Amino acid sequence: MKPVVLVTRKLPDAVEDRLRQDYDPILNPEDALYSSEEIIERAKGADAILPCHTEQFTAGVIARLPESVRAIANFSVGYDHVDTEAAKARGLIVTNTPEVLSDATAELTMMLMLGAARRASEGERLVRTREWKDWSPSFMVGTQVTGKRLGILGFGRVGRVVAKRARGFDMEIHYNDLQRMPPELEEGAIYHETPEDLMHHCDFLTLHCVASPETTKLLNADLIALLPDGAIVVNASRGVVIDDDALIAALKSGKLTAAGLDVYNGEPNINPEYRQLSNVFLMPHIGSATKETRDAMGFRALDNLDAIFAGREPRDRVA
Ligand code: 8YV
Repeated sequence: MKPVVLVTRKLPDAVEDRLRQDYDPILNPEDALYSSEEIIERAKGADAILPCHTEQFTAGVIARLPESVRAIANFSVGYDHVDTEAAKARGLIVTNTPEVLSDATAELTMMLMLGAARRASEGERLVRTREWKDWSPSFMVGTQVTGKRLGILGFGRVGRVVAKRARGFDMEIHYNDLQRMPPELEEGAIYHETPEDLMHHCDFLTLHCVASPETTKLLNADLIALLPDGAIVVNASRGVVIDDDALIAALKSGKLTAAGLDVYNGEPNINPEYRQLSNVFLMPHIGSATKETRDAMGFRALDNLDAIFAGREPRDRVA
């Protein structure tokens, strides 16, 4: 008998085809967003769950999952939606999908930087609403990206690909992480021991740290105050790493020139003030949203499940 896998959202066709071949999947063709109660109910008889970051596996939910569930194979690199301690305590295996989405997320990060710096939201709105009437030397003047200093807070897989792409814009790369990377991973990037030290060197700041209690509201008013005046902040990691009130205040006061955001606290119900600010370039959490990457994320989650059900250690075990 094939293992039963509850798949919480509609996945790419190629991934669902492979699922049908090797497993007995409970699919969600309507792509409905199920509540925790519905997930618990639908998981009856399932051996594993293949969720997205849209489903919360708190300690309370994990405690109520049917006994049959042995694993949670996430379709995501981030796993802040899963209480890994509770999963471990229950003997649940948890996996994620690292590496395969680094390129797509780094591309989106470059887009956020360029979009924020070159006022993409304002420009697009002008064209679409026919408010674009004229050209003048002072029209829509933005910030040049080329040759500027880029600070990367969190120099993991995604942060390092961002550094590579930014080098194509002759940017000088600075970073902070819990520890200094070896030279082959630094590739000339300049290490700063604390986030505070890093701030002084950021014409642009991009956040690529893992969401955790330690990084919650990491970018707060105190850190923002250390950025050079006129800096630009971008975030394609998780919304919780930013204190929205502090960022919004800095965007309003002119301390920051602009921001580019793909992730938010409480998304999709974001702080409504962002919508009112013309100097923010807003995207709806699409960092990994390319065909290639979404297929690869699904296949990676299935590789993890294959290992688990073959009695092998899955490659991407996080709990
Ligand atoms: C996805 C992400 O949108 O993988 C992550 O952690 O944030 C995004 O790539 C999402 O997680 C899919 O579940």
